[in-house]
Amino acid sequence: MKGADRNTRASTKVKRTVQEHQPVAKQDSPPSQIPLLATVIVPAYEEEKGLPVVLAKLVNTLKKGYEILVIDDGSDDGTSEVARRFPVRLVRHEHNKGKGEAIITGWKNAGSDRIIFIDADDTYPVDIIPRMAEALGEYDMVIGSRRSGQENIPGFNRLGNFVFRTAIRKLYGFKPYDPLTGLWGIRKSQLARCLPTVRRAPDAEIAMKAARMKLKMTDIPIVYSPRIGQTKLNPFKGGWEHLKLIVTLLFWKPKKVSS
Ligand SMILES: Nc1nc2c(ncn2[C@@H]2O[C@H](COP(=O)(O)OP(=O)(O)OP(=O)(O)O)[C@@H](O)[C@H]2O)c(=O)[nH]1
Ligand SMILES: [Mg+2]
Repeated sequence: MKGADRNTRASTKVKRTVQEHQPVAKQDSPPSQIPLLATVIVPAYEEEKGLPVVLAKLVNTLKKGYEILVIDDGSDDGTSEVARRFPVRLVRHEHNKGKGEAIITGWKNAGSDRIIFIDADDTYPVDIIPRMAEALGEYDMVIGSRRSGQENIPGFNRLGNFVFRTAIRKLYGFKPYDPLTGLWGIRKSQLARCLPTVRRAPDAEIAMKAARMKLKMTDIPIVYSPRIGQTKLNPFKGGWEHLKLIVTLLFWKPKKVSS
């Protein structure tokens, strides 16, 4: 099945999500006259503190031509209320489904073939997003690698990141530095071939599958900042999920692209 056909079919099957359409970005002319440069997807679970900071930065940095999509993953706090205050599109899961499902919902709803994911806790810089969008003209995938700011990652997680990053780069031939980053971009048609299946390690799962698919990738170094708001990450469950994926995906084969 062709990627585009599959996307169209998938987008008609969006279940148990609530969509709220709002103006996409501050615009002087109707959206139809502005070519869409990229869709920026912000998966958010109980991020009422970090999300307004991230959205303010996104709206101020990405003036025209960007679609900003917030996926509220069944939060019980004010995450959706925060998103409604900004000129973004909001899609809500009725219940918490995990970041993997939030990525899939974002992929189904993205209007552009160039999509960029960024976490909602203000740990990642937004100013490189235009560079990432441009890079997706030439590359299938672009990785925002955490080269600095490692001190803002808790010690135990930093150790886990080192072990899993090294394993993924060595075993999968993943060329960019950071397969575990929460700031990365991919072509929508390629993401269709490597969608995540897990709750806790979807970014790494996609990175490993993308390496197996031999996608053309580029790497942009970024500085990682301290998290705003409470962490929900369980490092033991997360670590276990990464470990299982690193072993099992060695046997994963990408689907052939039909011509
Ligand atoms: N943890 C978690 N995050 C989710 C979920 N659904 C969406 N997300 C979002 O996915 C992004 C990554 O989650 P984080 O909790 O920041 O995970 P992390 O960056 O690995 O760890 P910390 O920042 O140290 O907590 C954030 O923007 C979350 O709001 C979910 O069910 N659980
Ligand atoms: Mg985070």
